[in-house]
Amino acid sequence: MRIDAISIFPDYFNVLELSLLGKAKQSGLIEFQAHDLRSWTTDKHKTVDDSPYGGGAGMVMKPEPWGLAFDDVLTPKSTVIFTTPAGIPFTQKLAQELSTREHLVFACGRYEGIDQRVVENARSEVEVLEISIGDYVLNGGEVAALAMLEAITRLMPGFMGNAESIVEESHSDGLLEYPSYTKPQSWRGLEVPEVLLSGHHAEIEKWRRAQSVERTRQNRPDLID
Ligand code: 6GU
Repeated sequence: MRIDAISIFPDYFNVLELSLLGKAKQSGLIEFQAHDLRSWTTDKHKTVDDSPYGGGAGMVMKPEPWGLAFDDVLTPKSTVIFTTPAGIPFTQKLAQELSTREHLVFACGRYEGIDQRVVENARSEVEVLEISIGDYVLNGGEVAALAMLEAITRLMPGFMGNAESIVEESHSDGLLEYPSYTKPQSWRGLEVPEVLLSGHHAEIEKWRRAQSVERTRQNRPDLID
């Protein structure tokens, strides 16, 4: 998979050199490049924003640099993801779907957003999604893009060592994951649940399922229906 990110703070993506993602990059499974939006400005001051038509607070990102950036970065096989708190919710299902794409382009907005014609124009050329990572507001889309990138790339075939841990984890079956324990059996007066020491696999599965349901009911009642 090829991934590009366009941002006025491309250094945010330097963290991708660390961790498993860095290894996927080195192995050639993922080819990643961050780009500075300002390199597509044409004025002396490298201006990327202006005041909003219709008035209101804050600044809007100008369309021209985005247009030129997309002219250079997009191909007919690209999927563009605009990071915005006004987007559709990012979910495990969407991560799964996006993990099959050939080319993802994260367009990271700042300020009060990007001129909406940039989205319209990109949509006339390629697949375009406006995506939010949750019901809160970040200063810019870079951290959101990093979160999505991590959720998407770890689902790619050959990325993780253990395929089972992907099937069993939270959200893959619509429920939150059950609690986990390891050695020692007794720690600060707290014991590992007896059933997990029993060796009765059917009982363990039953217990874990019940824990998943109870956790989901407590923490995410909205997921149960
Ligand atoms: Cl994708 N961007 C920004 N700026 N804020 C957000 C978000 C994205 N998702 C939730 N809040």
